[in-house]
Amino acid sequence: MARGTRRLAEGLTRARAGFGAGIRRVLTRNRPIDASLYEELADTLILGDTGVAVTTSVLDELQTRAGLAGATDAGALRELLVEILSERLGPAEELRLPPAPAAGDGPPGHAQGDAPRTAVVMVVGVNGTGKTTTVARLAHRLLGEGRKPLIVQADTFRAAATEQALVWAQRLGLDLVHHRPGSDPAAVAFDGVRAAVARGRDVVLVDTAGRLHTKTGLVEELRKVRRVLAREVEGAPHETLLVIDGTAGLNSLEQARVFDEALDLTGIVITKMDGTARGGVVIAIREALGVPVKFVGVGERLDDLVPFDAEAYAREMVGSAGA
Ligand SMILES: Nc1nc2c(ncn2[C@@H]2O[C@H](COP(=O)(O)OP(=O)(O)OP(=O)(O)O)[C@@H](O)[C@H]2O)c(=O)[nH]1
Ligand SMILES: [Mg+2]
Repeated sequence: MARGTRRLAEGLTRARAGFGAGIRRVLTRNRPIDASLYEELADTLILGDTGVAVTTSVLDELQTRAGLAGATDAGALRELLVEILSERLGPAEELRLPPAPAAGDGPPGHAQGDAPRTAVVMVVGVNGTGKTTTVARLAHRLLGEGRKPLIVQADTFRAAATEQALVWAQRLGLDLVHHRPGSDPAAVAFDGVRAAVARGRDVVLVDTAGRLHTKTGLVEELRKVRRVLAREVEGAPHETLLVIDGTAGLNSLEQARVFDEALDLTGIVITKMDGTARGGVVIAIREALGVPVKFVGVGERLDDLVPFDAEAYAREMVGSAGA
C-alpha cells in the first residue's frame, strides 16, 4: 500500500469504526437481499452524513446493478457499493498547476514567449476549518516535489493569523508575505504575487480569512482577491480550494455551494477526517458540488494532508465481499 493510502486508512479509523461498521453490519455475507436491507442501508448512510438525496440515488443505482449482476446475498453488494462510490467520488486528482520553470528559463514567473509560469493556489473556507494548516501542508508537499512555494497571508482579520503563518513559514524555511491586521487582503495578494515573481518562487499559496472586519461579505472580499490574482498572473488562480471541516457534517453543504458559485472552486479539502465517525460527508459534498475532493486532512502533523483516493476510502468503509 502506498504511504499516502496507508495514512488515509489510518486517518479514517474512527469513520471506519462508526460509519463503515454500520454499512458492513448491514451488508453481511449470506444475508438475503430484501427491502429491509435497503432500508437499513439507507438509514446507515443518512446517519453517516451522506445526505438523503445522495443516499437515495446511490441506493437506486445499487439496486439496479445488483439486479443486473444477479446478486443474491448482501456480501456481493459490497463490491457493487465500492464500485459505485469510487465512480461517484472520481479518480484521484492532484493539483493542476502550470509546470515549474526549468533552470535557466529566463526571468522567474515568465517562461520564454512571456507565458506566466507562476502557479497560484487560493485557499478559502469559513473560520476554523483548517485553511492555514492546509496551506502549510500544501507548501510542505510542494517542497517535496521540488517546487519553490511562497506563502501569502491574506487573512488580515486576526493578528494571530500572521503569527501562526510565520511559525509555519519558519518551520518550512519559506518566505511569507503579510501586511498589518486590518489591511486590504487584495493588496496583500497583489504584493505576494509580485514578491513571488521577483524572488523566483514558482507557486504562490494564498491563505485567506474565514471572517472579516468590514461589513462587506466575506465572499465579496474573496472575489476581490481572486480578481487581483487573475489580473497579475494569467490563468490564476490555478486552483481554488475550499477547506471544509469534516466534523461539521452537512452544515457545510450550504456554505460550500455559496463559495462555489462565487469563486469557481477547483477542489475540495476535507480536514479533520480523523475526528469524525461519520464518513459520508465526503460523498455528500462531492455529489452536491461536482468538484473533486483533492485532499483530506487526517491528523495534526505536517504530512497529514493526503491525496484523496476514492477507492481506498470506499474500501475502508464498505470492506470486501468475503469479509
Ligand atoms: N485533527 C485534525 N486537526 C486539524 C486538521 N486540520 C486542521 N486541524 C486543526 O484545526 C485547527 C484550525 O486550523 P487552522 O488551520 O488554524 O484553521 P483556519 O481555517 O486557518 O482558521 P481561521 O484562520 O481562524 O479561519 C487547528 O488546531 C489545526 O491543528 C486535521 O486534518 N486533523
Ligand atoms: Mg487561518
